[in-house]
Amino acid sequence: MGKMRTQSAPWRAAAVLASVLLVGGVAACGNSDTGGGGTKDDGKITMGFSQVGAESGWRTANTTSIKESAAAAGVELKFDDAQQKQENQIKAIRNYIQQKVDVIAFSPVVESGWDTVLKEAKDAKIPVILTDRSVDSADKTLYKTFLGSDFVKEGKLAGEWLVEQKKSATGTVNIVELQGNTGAAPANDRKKGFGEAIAANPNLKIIASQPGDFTRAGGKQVMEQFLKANPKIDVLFAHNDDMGLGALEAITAAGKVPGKDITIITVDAVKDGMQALADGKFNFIAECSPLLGPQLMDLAKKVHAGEEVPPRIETEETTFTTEQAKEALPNRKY
Ligand code: GYE
Repeated sequence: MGKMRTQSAPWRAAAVLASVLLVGGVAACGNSDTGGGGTKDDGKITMGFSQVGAESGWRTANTTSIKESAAAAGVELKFDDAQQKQENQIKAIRNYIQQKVDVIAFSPVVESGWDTVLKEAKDAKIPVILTDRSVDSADKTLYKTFLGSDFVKEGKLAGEWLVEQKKSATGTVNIVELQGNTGAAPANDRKKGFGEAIAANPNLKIIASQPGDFTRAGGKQVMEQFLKANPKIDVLFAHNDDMGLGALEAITAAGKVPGKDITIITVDAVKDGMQALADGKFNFIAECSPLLGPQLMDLAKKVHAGEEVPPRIETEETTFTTEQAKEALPNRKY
């Protein structure tokens, strides 16, 4: 950090000089918005942000964090909600390129298929920051950095807790899994981490695994199918709180007691999830923080100033049991 700050001094000086020249130039030739980075006379930087959607409590908290932090950091934010569709995100990014924003940031709904549009941004010399979710592009020069959680670790922590809980189980433990939207990094990675962790005990078996798209409605609907098809379900692993909350309705409607008849593990730790955990309806949550806004704005300013930033910045996270949720809930921000 300290090192990066010292290195930044000449860049700042250069930026100040450049903006002085720009102001002079604009004054001389009238009011022309020449773009080329889009920095205006007031020195404000413009960020084009393409959000996944509004599918979950996590996402809502993430959007609020980004909007509030942009305002606090003096970043002019152009925001687009892609409604969980990659084509909408690509369209939004192309618009931002045309508008010559200073920085593009986005949370890719799926991992694959971004190379072309990222190359377009690179050719237009607009730096891109990935936030929350990553892409699987082989060319790492297509973006400056990726800020977000380690989803494999979250799945692993969830699985390790289950292994410990079931260490003295003699028979098979039947697990059902509600995945996030198909192809999304957190769906792929949480599945992977959880699977690897539970491999430690061959009694732990995933008997069904389907996408519930990270939504309550999806979680409810898929859990209904799971319950119909499988008379004995011991554990539910849901890739986020919202799908777990939707599943609660299906479980109760099927005459089972969530948290007792079926052990429920989720990821995120948003308020409603934490409440369900405190109430004993959920049994364990691996936290995933949506409060990425302040770090994102900081990174945007740095990449805009031409400073070096680390290629990967990981969010700090913890896990919660029922007791820990009861303690943490009163101070929970989201
Ligand atoms: O866990 C889920 C949301 O990408 C980490 O997306 C995010 C996930 C989060 O819909 O609730």
